[in-house]
Amino acid sequence: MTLALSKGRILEDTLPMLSAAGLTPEEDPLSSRKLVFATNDPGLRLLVIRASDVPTFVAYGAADVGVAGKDVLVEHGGRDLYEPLDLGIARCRMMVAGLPGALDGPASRPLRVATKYVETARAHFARVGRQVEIIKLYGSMELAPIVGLADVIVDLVDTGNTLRANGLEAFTEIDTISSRLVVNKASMKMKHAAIRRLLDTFATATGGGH
Ligand code: PRT
Ligand code: MG
Repeated sequence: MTLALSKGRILEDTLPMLSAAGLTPEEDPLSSRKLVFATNDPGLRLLVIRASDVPTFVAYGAADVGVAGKDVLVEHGGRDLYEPLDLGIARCRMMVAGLPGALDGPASRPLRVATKYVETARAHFARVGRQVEIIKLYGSMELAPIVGLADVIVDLVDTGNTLRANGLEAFTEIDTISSRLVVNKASMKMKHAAIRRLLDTFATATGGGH
């Protein structure tokens, strides 16, 4: 059984859930540079990869199970994945933000939206019937309104400190985000018992206890 996690908050919140069930990696993935970790359970290993790559590894069966944010799953499209459990970790909100008043936008052209979350942004502005031009970025979205690259951004907000530090305000909440367990569809059939056990481990740690 291979479990895909990502460095950062998902790993930090997931490792305690595993260790509560007596599952520990051979060395600490938070400090090690290794990408694959054996655990004290010979039937379980961990992969540590980029957050946005987790759905891809699981969809192709390179990992049987993974933990990914709903933001990442929406962008991936969720094809070929089961999503049996909301772990309730790494919570935040997907928001539209910008300099004060920026959501009104210029009348002369569509609103310019800078984001890493192109599908999420496209779906949101289609839903509210607003014509937009989407500019794909890979990070530091907060900079875009400041330097005039875009009118607004679509990004994750947790404490709001990053927006505040850059003089931006949040306008609209698009979605609430948390991390989900995802399972490869073939693995769910072929390795049902082992996946069931891992699901129960997480459900217990989450307080779902099912
Ligand atoms: O590895 P890579 O950089 O590609 O991925 P990543 O940056 O998405 O990874 P990581 O570990 O930072 O985030 C993993 C997952 O955590 C995300 O997919 C979300 O589901 C979830 N998460 C929860 C967050 C946040 N909270 C969050 N605040 N991901 C990112 N942020 C960023 C946000 O983009 C913004 O830059 O933190 C900043 C805002 O935080 P506040 O507290 O200042 O509002
Ligand atoms: Mg990051």
